[in-house]
Amino acid sequence: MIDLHFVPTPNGHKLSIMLLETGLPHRIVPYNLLAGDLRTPEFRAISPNGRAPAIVDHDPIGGGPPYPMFETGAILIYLAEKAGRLLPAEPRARYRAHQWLMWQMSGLGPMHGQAHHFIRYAPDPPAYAVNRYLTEAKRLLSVMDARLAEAPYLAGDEYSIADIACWSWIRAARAIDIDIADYPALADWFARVGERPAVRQGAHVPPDNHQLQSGSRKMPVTPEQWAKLFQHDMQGRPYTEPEA
Ligand SMILES: N[C@@H](CCC(=O)N[C@@H](CS)C(=O)NCC(=O)O)C(=O)O
Repeated sequence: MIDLHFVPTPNGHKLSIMLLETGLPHRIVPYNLLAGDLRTPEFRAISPNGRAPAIVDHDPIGGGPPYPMFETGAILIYLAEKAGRLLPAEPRARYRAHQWLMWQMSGLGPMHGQAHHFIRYAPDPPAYAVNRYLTEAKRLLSVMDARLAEAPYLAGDEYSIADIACWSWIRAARAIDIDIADYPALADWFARVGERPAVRQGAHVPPDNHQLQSGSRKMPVTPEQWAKLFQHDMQGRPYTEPEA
């Protein structure tokens, strides 16, 4: 049994989709980012970086006690190896899957994440920051579009964990006013992958449980929720939890 410590965000949905694709037995442990749920010592013991999602595998590869894991790229590789699925066997395709997975983890996710932050959360976003991250977000989509114009999936002919890692970030692009129709090969891939039963189901796990799932451009976050989420107030002053 695998516990998925879950938030309904693009990173969270990578793993809800992956677990459904592989059929590995799992249960969802939901967290509310806006309530500061990630700040507990129990969660830090699973995810030392304090970010979600994370997993605990109670029947880990290699046996032994329950195995906690953080970082979705590492978790996707682990789950693919455990299930023997979604990482191509052919070496060139396999290492292409690794390359596009690392590209998602170091480029697509962080850069789109910063674009979402400045466009949707920042109270008075500096034009410089918005332009920098939006320009980079769009450049990354052009790179992905060029790849998908030459192959049906990122690793080649086979759907893989690289596609799973990218799909939920592409789904979120509309919230920062990016129209993926501007990237035709990417838009075609997005629709094809989105039709997979595990993707349809996994992208809606669990039912809406807090406002971060809102599709609105500007996020309706209260000052208290803001402080709990970012650990500083809207003026950048450090936040400390009030005494109980
Ligand atoms: N590189 C990490 C990123 C995880 C991450 O940033 N998760 C966000 C939610 S999508 C989070 O935990 N945010 C809470 C916070 O920033 O405190 C991964 O892929 O696992």
